[in-house]
Amino acid sequence: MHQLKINVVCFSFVCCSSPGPQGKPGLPGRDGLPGMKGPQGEKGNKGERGEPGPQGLSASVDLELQESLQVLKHRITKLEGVLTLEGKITEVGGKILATNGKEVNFETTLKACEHAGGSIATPKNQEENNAILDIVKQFNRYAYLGIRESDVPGEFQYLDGKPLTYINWYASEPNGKGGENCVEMYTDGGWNDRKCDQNRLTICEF
Ligand code: MAN
Ligand code: CA
Repeated sequence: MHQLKINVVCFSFVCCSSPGPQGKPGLPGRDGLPGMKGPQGEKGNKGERGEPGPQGLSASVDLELQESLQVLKHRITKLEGVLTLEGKITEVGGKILATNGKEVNFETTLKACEHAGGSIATPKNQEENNAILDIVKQFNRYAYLGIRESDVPGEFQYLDGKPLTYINWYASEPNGKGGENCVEMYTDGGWNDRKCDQNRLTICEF
């Protein structure tokens, strides 16, 4: 803080200032109020990776983590309950089956299921075949399955090339012998080898 110098003359208790000789310019005034906040600057560069944190407990003995897992499982179970109740999904064994109600060719079915984070429905036992059949019947539409003809005409395999471990061919099927490379499910659950360019109900498994 700067002190302002003033010439002062005092007459018995009465003080007044008198004009003195031209003084030097005063000292600079006080700073003004702070200005308004400026706009947000650009995002800085990513910092370097920090040191690794302290060693945690193994998941199997971390009680807090176990508690979080329990809460998550409970919520997922509830969500599955709602979706099942509303007929949006069917659970069979560990699988969840779902359809978007659309009819497209085999390639498009594969893409749609993959895009949704799943794969085309592939019945591996009678229970799964029946669960897929329920959807087929509900929509009254045939559906392609995750089964394709192998390099050997008349022999079929899963999309990963592994041999079939469960079959449910309709009477006299497969009969395409190299000319029908995909497999569709009929509305009675039986399978027919069929060309891959038909529009069939999209059913995915997750
Ligand atoms: C009939 C049967 C099937 C065959 C189709 C092709 O339904 O012979 O096996 O796949 O025709 O259109
Ligand atoms: Ca056929």
